[in-house]
Amino acid sequence: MSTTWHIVGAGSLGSLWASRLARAGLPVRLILRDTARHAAYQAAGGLTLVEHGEAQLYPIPGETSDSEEPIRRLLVACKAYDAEPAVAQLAHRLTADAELILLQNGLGSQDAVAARVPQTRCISASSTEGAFRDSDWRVVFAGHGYTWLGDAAHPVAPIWLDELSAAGIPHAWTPDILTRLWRKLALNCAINPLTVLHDCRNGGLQQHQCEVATLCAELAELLERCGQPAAAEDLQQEVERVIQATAANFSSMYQDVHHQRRTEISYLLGHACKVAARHQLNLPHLAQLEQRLIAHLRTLGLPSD
Ligand code: NAD
Ligand code: KPL
Repeated sequence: MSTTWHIVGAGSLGSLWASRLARAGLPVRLILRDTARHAAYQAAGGLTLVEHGEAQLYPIPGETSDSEEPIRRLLVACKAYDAEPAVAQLAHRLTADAELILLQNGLGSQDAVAARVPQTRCISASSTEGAFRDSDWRVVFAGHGYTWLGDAAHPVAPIWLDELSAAGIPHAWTPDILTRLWRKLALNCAINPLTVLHDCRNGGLQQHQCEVATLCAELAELLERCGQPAAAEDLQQEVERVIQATAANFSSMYQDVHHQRRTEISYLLGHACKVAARHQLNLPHLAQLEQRLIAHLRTLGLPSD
């Protein structure tokens, strides 16, 4: 009998994973925020995945954190700022051999989760897949991509990677997950805040090449200083490539701000600036970018953490 995939965070990425795992015949249970959300989910009859324009309903069972069933495998698909509180609510249900898979972008939330459940194996993921919700309990698979998984503490791959293959989730196990997470964080720091401050699509940054280049130089210095030289390699070239390849897109931070949602700033630019301060590294443009972004978010009445 397969281990159940408990999934906390039935948002864009969580629903994308849940529906593909369920479609492959694997046991999945969604953990909803509270009884009201659980009732709303029951009324919808399941999750709908829209792929290549086709919608398919998956009647995946739901529950709240109060359910008593033990959890052996937990996919944490909340935003970075919700990950640790969500895991804390479920800690009493984790079995001694439980494993957590953390889908959060950026850095900082993974350590917060690991500190909350120190006996539990925590596997981090970095994904280039793209999904968004066009209504409650309905997710659109918007961008095919790849997910890297790894555990900096234990390099041995878990057996359930086969289930990801069966579910058609493109993935690879890497011993260098921290390098992947830092590299993505650096890309996000060089692109996302500027798209918010210049109110533009990613391609609009082609008009701000100097600003992007200066940030890349500081980010590369930071990556070198914190023991991630591989993540610093050719950073500016990759940032320019991503800007070009995604020119027509709005960055995830731009979309969060546009929809008046809290951003993950503390786990992206905020994390970079915090680590720089810890290393007594003076990165004036990065620090100024953080201050400009915080001021902008406050002007809009959005949380700045
Ligand atoms: P989302 O906001 O769509 O979904 C998060 C869900 O978690 C929400 O439904 C929220 O209600 C739920 N949640 C929060 N706390 C909870 C709790 N205690 N119990 C139950 N549910 C709870 O977010 P998302 O876009 O799926 O992003 C999740 C993470 O994945 C983020 O860190 C994001 O940066 C990363 N990511 C997203 C994408 C994407 O395309 N959406 C791609 C790559 C990485
Ligand atoms: O990941 C991204 C995002 O928008 O969050 C890209 C496309 C790389 C821009 O930083």
